[in-house]
Amino acid sequence: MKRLCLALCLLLVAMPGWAQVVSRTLDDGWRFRLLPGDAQAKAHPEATAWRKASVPGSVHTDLLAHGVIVDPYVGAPEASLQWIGLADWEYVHRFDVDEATLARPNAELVFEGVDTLAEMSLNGKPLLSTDNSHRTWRVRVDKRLKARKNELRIIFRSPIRALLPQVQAMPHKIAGNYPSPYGDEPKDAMVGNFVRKPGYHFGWDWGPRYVTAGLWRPVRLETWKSLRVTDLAIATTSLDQDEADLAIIATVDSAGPDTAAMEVEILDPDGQRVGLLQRSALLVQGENRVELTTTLRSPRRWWPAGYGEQARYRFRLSVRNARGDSVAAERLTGLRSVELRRDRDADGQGFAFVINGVPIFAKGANVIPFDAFPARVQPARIREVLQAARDANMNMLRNWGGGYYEDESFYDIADELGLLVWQDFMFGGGMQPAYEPLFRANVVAEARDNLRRLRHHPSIVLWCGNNEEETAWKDWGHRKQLAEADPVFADRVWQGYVALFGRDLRRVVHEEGLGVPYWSSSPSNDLDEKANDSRKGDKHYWEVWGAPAKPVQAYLEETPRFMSEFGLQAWPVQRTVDAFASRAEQAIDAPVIRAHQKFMAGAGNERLLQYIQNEYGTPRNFADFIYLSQVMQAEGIELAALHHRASRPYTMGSLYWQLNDVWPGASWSSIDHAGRWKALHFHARRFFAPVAVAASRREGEIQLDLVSDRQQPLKGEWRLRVMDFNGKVLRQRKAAVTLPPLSATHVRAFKDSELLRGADAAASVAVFELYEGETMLARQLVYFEAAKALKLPAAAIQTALERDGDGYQLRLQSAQLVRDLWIDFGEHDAAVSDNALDLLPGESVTLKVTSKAHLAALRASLHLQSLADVLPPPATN
Ligand code: BMA
Repeated sequence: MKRLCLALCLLLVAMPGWAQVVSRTLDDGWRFRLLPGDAQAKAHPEATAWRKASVPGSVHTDLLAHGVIVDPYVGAPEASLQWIGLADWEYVHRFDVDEATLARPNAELVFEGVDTLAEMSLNGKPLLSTDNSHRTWRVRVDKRLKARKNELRIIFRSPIRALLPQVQAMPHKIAGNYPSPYGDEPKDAMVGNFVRKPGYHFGWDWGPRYVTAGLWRPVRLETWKSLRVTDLAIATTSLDQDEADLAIIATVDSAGPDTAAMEVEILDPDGQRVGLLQRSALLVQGENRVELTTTLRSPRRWWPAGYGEQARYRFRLSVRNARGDSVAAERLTGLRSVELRRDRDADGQGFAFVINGVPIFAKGANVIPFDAFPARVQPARIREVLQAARDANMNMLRNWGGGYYEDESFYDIADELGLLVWQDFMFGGGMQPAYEPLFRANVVAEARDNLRRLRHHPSIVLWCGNNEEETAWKDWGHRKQLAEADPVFADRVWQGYVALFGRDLRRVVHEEGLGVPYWSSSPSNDLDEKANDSRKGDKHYWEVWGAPAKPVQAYLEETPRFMSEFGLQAWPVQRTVDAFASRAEQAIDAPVIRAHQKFMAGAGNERLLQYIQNEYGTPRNFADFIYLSQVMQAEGIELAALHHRASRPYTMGSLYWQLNDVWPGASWSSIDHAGRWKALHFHARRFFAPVAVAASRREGEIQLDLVSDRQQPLKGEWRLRVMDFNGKVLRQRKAAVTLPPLSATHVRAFKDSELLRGADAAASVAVFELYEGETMLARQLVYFEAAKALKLPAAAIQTALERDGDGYQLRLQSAQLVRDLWIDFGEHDAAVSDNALDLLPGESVTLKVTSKAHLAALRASLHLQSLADVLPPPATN
């Protein structure tokens, strides 16, 4: 579980023969136990013995590693593990320090992530108390270290036990999030929003409740002589294709008055030196801000995916003082301008990201934490998911506020892949005691830490105050309830909100964010009267799936300025479900399945069933339920996302809820916790493709829109075939079309009657395609009836699976239409280059299959499922 300290935002480079800041991680040799005397000791004596601990880590994963607890993700053990969050834990680390380190006059312990209420001592003396999991904690330890057997001791207090008395004593409570179903915390006095700890640890509607504790990011000992660099900021003061004006701002910490020779080397994206800046500076004791400016000609700018290269420049700083000490630091950053364009018009006010002067239609999804225990998330996992986002033609991800600020590697990968990041501050919902100045000061310190840690990532294009707090207050009855109970307190709560999200965080982003815009809440119009307004600002639309659970067709009636959340649930793929529930435990209402369905406290499967039945009918068994949930999710989200794209430029973004999973369970994600793609992710790659056909049917009419994210005009031809399920073409049309750059073009509407002319609506399909020359760029199928009413022919697919290079090739063909084909290989893991697809009659499709399994095994396990297999044929009369 080691993370290289190289992964830190500020890379302090060792230069031979130079004195420098020496950084050493303290991650080996930790031990932990239940704090002696803890109330849980009686019931859990097995936890009282000293055991080895992992740092970074968490108490749950430490207990799991020793077999003290069962796997929190397998079966339904959640209720039986709640005691861990009610206990206090003790962690101890003994370490030696070499002579050279001891000889350096300055020493600091750096804790990059402490979860959360911790009391620390060093060699028996109090060191530090912490109360914010999102901050980096630094504490001086000069002259407090010895050569042998230093002891760092940390007691983690249960946040529930520590805070409950004061929350319970409040005459009127403020809104929290998801109450505990386990009785470990009363429903009317939740502590989660009173402590700066990831909100989802207390349970969410897609994840378990594991109120963990521990050192979740590395601990380091830093020592230095007379000089260190504590920050290096690269500010772009102006930028266009000809020139980049840059200010390089170093923060230098000097042990005393001094002079310093400073040098900055600038390397272009190919590693060629394109600048060398030098200056001398007079240093005072303590922190010094030293600025160097320069202009780069013809800069290579950083662009989001699909718009240009992801160019990054390297800035290398070295500082040498008159005493002969020297330090170095470096930054890798991209040069790009960001504007959040808020044009007013007759309807309201737009919301569009403009990067390097180009308005970008944002295509993507919301990201939630990758695990209940963040320390075990490895960069490879993040890369896999972000690469999948890029592969699905996404260009923006929203990092949602109920988790934690991601590791450096997340943003590095986003920079590299050209994924824009909308970054929430970590507030997931409800309200918090922002009326307390100390609480706000704590958040401001957290914001400053994270802005400095992350601000040089060109991918980050928005800092957003919180998730859904303003709309919850204004629209979900939070304000009303509190104002009825105690109007003075209600006003205090709201004034606290405005102080924190309207002023404090806006100011910090302005001071530290290097020009990236701030937005006070998602959804909002930045503290306008109305928070979730389709005509202004960003929008979360949950009338489909949430209340009042309208059918998916309602997506076509909702046209916001920027859709930052909308979603439909689906179960993970079968292999992922098999890893936490045996087949015997898999039924819609079975306990283990309910335990992995968090929406409406386990009753979410009823909602899911309702959506499946609306369109597809009743699944015969759990395997069909999985399959149909994915089909429903994919087709519903596709309908909405294409509608958003077709509504450009009124609408300028479509981010569905949600990309990834925190654990294996039912959720709105398109990639499950094992990294497997659900049907939605395959669909996303098509509906987010740079050029798309958006054809949608309502009230007996199909609207045809063509969408292009290209920066040049596209001369093409749209083609329409209406055919029966045997491939007989009943009608066809085509016409030349020129799509302007960055546009949506409404072509025309087709009445069902015009297309069908008496043909059977339940046995016909309209195939819309866009061609450029003889290349098909996009296709969209539209049916004239709900899926459950279609007379789908029983699937008879010819398959041929052969070796192909170091993988396999799968050829598929069917004489008749196959809808929603899902390909899998049973117990064998195999990645298929496309899936969740329709086969047109007679058309042959060749896919790449990548797997470690042998050909014979894959052939034997190849399993094809399509809608016709799971839907009973409609009753004939
Ligand atoms: C939105 C999000 C999350 C939640 C999701 C699904 O409101 O902001 O809080 O998980 O809906 O219900």
